[in-house]
Amino acid sequence: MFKIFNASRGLLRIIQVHPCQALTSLMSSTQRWRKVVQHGLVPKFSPLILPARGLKNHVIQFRKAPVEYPPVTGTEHWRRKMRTFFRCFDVNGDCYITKEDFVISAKRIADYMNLNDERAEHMLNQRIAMWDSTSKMKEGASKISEEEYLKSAPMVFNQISYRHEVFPLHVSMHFTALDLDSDGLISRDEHKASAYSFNIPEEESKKIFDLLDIDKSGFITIDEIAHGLAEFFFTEDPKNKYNVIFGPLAD
Ligand SMILES: [Ca+2]
Ligand SMILES: [Ca+2]
Repeated sequence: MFKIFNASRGLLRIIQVHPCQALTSLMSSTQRWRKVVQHGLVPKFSPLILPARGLKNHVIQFRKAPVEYPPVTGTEHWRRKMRTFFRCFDVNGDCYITKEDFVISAKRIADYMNLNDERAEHMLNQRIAMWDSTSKMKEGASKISEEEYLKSAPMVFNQISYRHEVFPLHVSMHFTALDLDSDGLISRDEHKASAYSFNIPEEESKKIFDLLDIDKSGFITIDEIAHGLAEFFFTEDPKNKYNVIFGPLAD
């Protein structure tokens, strides 16, 4: 018999649990955890990655829930999108995504926006947290090659748990990284600065912004960006208009 101590209502209670029951419970939670870890699905947020002001308790309203999209099959067109995405984040162009890429992108954004030291450090911490999350794709990795990324991407994006639980967190992280003043909206300047930091040609930023700003309010909301990202990652139609939200498609 296992004894599980459970503190509740100020009382320490001892619950008698049959060993099999305890083991089953332990195994199922471990398996769930392992499943998540295997596919690199553990987003890591630093204390600085807080929801932007005005977004607290905001539940992302997807126009189409990620789980409603059919599984991606990994067509050549889809692989082009993933290569495009990968190359945005390979800021120094050495064909690997490393922590350095995120550090460089933070510095580029700080320079572009002329951020003070405090904001620059905040940006750096955010980008490092993005690297921590990205590097989970390959546990313990110090770098991820394009080939490795493309190989694991379909598996990751087709995981129900990824679509249901992790993708919204990635949307939130992506949004927070772009919303530089944390007012809960992405302005044109913020988008331009982020595009610059990820090597997306500046002239493309306007087109991408107009595409993502669905209601033409002049700002991108988290729901709007969530839709754009879901369309980008979970569709394989070469004519989908959201194909270019990370710039012109790579070869
Ligand atoms: Ca790189
Ligand atoms: Ca903003």
